[in-house]
Order: sequence, then C-alpha cells, then structure tokens
Amino acid sequence: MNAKEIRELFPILNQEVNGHPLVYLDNAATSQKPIQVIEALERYYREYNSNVHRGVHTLGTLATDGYEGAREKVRKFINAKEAAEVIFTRGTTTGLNFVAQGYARNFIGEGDEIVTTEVEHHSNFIPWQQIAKLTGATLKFIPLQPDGTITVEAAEQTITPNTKLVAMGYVSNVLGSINPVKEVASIVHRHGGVMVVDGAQAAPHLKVDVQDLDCDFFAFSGHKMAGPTGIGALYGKRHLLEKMEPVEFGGEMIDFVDLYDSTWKELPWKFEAGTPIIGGAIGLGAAIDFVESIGMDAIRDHEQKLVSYAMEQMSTIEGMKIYGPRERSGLVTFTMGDVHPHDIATVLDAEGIAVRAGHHCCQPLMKFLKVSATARASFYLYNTEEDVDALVKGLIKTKEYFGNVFS
Ligand code: 7TS
Repeated sequence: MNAKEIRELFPILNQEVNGHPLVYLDNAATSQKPIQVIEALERYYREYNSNVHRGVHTLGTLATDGYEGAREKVRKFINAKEAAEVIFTRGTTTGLNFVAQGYARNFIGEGDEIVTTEVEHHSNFIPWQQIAKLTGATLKFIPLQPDGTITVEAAEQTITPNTKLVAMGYVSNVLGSINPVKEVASIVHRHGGVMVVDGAQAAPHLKVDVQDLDCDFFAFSGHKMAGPTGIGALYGKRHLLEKMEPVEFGGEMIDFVDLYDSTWKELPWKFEAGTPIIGGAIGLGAAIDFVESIGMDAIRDHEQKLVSYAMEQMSTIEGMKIYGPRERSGLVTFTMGDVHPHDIATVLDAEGIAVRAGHHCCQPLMKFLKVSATARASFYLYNTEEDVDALVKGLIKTKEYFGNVFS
C-alpha cells in the first residue's frame, strides 16, 4: 500500500480546514486513527463492553480476552520476553512517572547520581529532577553536541559507578535525532545502574526491540502510533518490576487485604489498580495490527524519504533555519527569519496545514538552542510529497506576508 492508499483508511484526513484540504503535519503531538482502530473501539463498546478479570459471564470473558490479547500484541511489538513485563498505562508520561515513583524513589538516595539530558521532553525530565530533589541524589546531564545530539563518548564520560539511573529519549520530539540508547544502556549496566528509555517518538516510527536495546524500562504512548488517547505501555524487566513498589493502590491489584496489611497480585496486575483502560488497550492492539500490516521498516523508509525531501525543499527558503542533525526521524523543527513560530503556525492553519509551534515541552532544549520557540512539521505513514509541497508553499506565503522582517 502506498501513502495515498493508506491515507484513505483515515477518515479524518478527508476534510477541508479553512477552505483547504487538510494537511496534517502534527503527528509528533498525536497521530490520526485508521478505520480499523475506530471500528475496534466501536465493536468493543457496541458488542462486548464489560469489566475484566472478575466475572465469569460471557461478555466479561470476551473483554478480558481482548484486554489480555492486546497485552500480548504489545509484548510482540516491542519484543519483550513475557507479557507480564508489559504494564498498561495512560501513556508515556504515566509510565515514566511510575518508574520514578515506584523504582527511583525507593532505590536511589543521597550520593547516587541520576543522569539525563537537556534534550528530553518534560515528561522524561521533571520526574527525575523531582526525584533528585526528594532523595538528595545528584542530577547530571550528558553534554550535548552543538546540533543537540548525544554521543556515546559524552555518555561514557558522564556515567560513573555512582550512576543508579540513566533516563534518555530514543528519538527527540524536537530534533528528530535518534539517540544511542543501546550503547548507553551497556555503559550504565557496566556501572550497575538501570536504563530508562522514553520511547514516545520511537515506537510509532521504527522497529523497537527492548531485548536488543537491553533497556530496563521503556515507555510509550498509543495515541502517537495510530491508537487511541489515554493508553500506553510501560515495559520493565521482570526482576526490576518484582522489586518495584506499586504506585497506585485499590481494586484489581491486590492478592489479600487485611486490616493492617495487604499483599499484591503478580505481575503485571500489581501495577494496574482499578478498572483498567480496557477499550483503549483493545484499540492499541488494533493500532499495532495496523502498523505491523504496513510494516515498521516500510513506515521508516517512507518517513525517511519524506523528511529528506522536506529538508531539501525547506532549505531553499530564505531565512530558514532547521534544527538537529541530518540523520533523523520524520520531523523538521525550524525557525524562519524573525517570524514568530506562532505566526508561522497561524498562517499555515489558514491554508489548512497543521503544524505545532512553541517549546514542544522541551524548555531546557530551547534554552540550549537559544530560542524561545520553534515551529515543527512532523510526518507519519499517510503523509505524501504533496503535503510537503503544500507546507513549502505555505511557508513561502508566510514569508511574503511577513516579508519585511527578513534581514
Ligand atoms: N516523550 C516524548 C519524547 C514526547 O514527544 C512526548 C509527547 C512525551 C514523552 C509525552 O507523551 P504523552 O503521550 O504522555 O503526552 N510529545 C508531544 C509533542 O512533541 N507535542 O505534543 C506532545
């Protein structure tokens, strides 16, 4: 299937916005959903909505099979050893906070180091900053290259025997850079620490193999990979999840409850208190089936061609500054002369083109790049060269509109 055929499977894309065909280039914020995912959600709510893991009635069994079946799909998708190592969460943010509260808070203390980078999304930054404040651990940052990339050598020089945890994004949501998480995991393991990977921008766009990366935790969101909002997964190695404390308490996650003490269910349910996100998990399972039917390698190849074409075309515009390395995932973050990124996004929106402007939840990185905001076009499997052409045309129009601010 080519991108144009894939596009037909996404009903939302077939509409006009402000009198122009919609060109959706805000996929790093959230992707659109194909008909297969919408139908899986509808089928669940129309035909077998029920709570899981409790009743013996038929709908309850169907819902439980759907929910646990989705867990197995996630396991296979990221190549975890066992489904018990996959915890359903609300998304990447929740997954990373679980590791911070359930693991780091209990196993990290004064004199220990937590290592992260200035490239991180706030979701993979603030939890560690706060845990460091709470525990007295030292927060350290791997020095960045001028283009914002992270080298193995810089990681090697920052990580020490005192480093108990390294938190790093696999793919940057601003620079598109692909970080050497496998190599960094090997360094931190040599020093006895754990490797936490923020996979929010990786899982939708490239083949993830948590065993090959040898990361200890890996968090991602369903909504950025054609799935519904409100669902994601946290992978953790069994031995770490076993010693990690539950973060939420209540129904579903207990074994026995006594007046003054309680015991927990086995993995992964120990971490899934309350009625879980059943419809969301089933929708995520359908999204995994969908992206796998296209093929993760095919998705990456398509995005590589698009991003190269976009960078080439955009570079021809006077005043264009593109951030990040040449080798990247499918997104382009840029500024254009002195035009404020919000103005760029506003003019593009009038042309039916959706891009994001702002700090992209990466204020430390904006500081590093010495900008207060940037604009970003991010691609997915349904975007086409025509979308890039529309973007470039829109940017030229923006430039003409604000022409006098170019020096
Ligand atoms: N980590 C990275 C690298 C991200 O890009 C995002 C969301 C998150 C974590 C948080 O994911 P959530 O699903 O829990 O919200 N990034 C963006 C973005 O770039 N624009 O909007 C959301």
